[in-house]
Amino acid sequence: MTLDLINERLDHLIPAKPDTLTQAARYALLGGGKRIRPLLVLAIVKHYGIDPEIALSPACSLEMIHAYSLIHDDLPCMDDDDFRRGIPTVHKKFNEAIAVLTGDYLLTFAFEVLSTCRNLTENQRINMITTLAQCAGSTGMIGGQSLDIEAENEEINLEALRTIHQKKTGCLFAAASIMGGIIANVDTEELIVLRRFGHHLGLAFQIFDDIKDVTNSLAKHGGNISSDVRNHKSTYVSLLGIEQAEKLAEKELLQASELLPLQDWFTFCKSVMFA
Ligand code: GRG
Repeated sequence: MTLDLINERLDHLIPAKPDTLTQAARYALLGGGKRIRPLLVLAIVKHYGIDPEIALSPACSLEMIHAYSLIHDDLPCMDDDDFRRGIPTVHKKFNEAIAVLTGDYLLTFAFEVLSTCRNLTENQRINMITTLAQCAGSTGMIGGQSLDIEAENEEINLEALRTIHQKKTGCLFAAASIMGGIIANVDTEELIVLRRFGHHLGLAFQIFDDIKDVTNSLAKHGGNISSDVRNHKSTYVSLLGIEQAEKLAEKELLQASELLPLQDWFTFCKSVMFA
């Protein structure tokens, strides 16, 4: 199964060693997660008739960026979360300094993995590195996170929320789609379509995540309060209500599917989002 291939490759890329940094990296990377971004890279490649095996390491590099973003996002100076995926966050299991360094390690190692993909051409490697850097950096995920922090305790409108989430969440989905396209050697026009596809999918994912956050908290009757609520952040649910938020997520999924008909992927996506 594709998920096993991703997990095996991650395990192979960061093999077990006794030092704390490796242990923390493996704790963050191999301790769960839906693997939705690397699975998207493989689905795109497969869509263009290419053997997904060739895309495994680039797909894993994206998961490393995702894992680093979660480690840093959980830190006391950001969302200050004690648990992720039901287990202590990296700074709780180890300590804050190790959590910062583990994130830094995964971020830098992701680019090493991309630059040493021997089964891809130099051009493909450079284009993937540029794409990932742009999507994860100040014009993408980091830029979105910065806007998100500035918006804490502020009343923001739907357009501002969309910008934040397109950058913070959508850009890594766009990176996954574009990297798949680069590996499949599609032309520039198709890469633009893939970028738009990734953004719609990423936004749908974010909205469903906002909805899940609320419905899970409600189900727990006053149990865990989400960090969004704790940090007074606007979400799609706080701005639109659950029903309208759901409609918007479905609309984003529809727009994505009009660009690229990956029906199995959408079904899978929705099933893991609500698992
Ligand atoms: C602090 C460097 C830095 C970046 C922060 C992506 C991000 C930017 C923060 C993560 C926190 C968050 C809630 C982001 C929204 C995107 C999202 C829903 C992340 C969770 O992704 P999943 O559901 O996680 O794919 P799993 O556990 O399945 O890997």
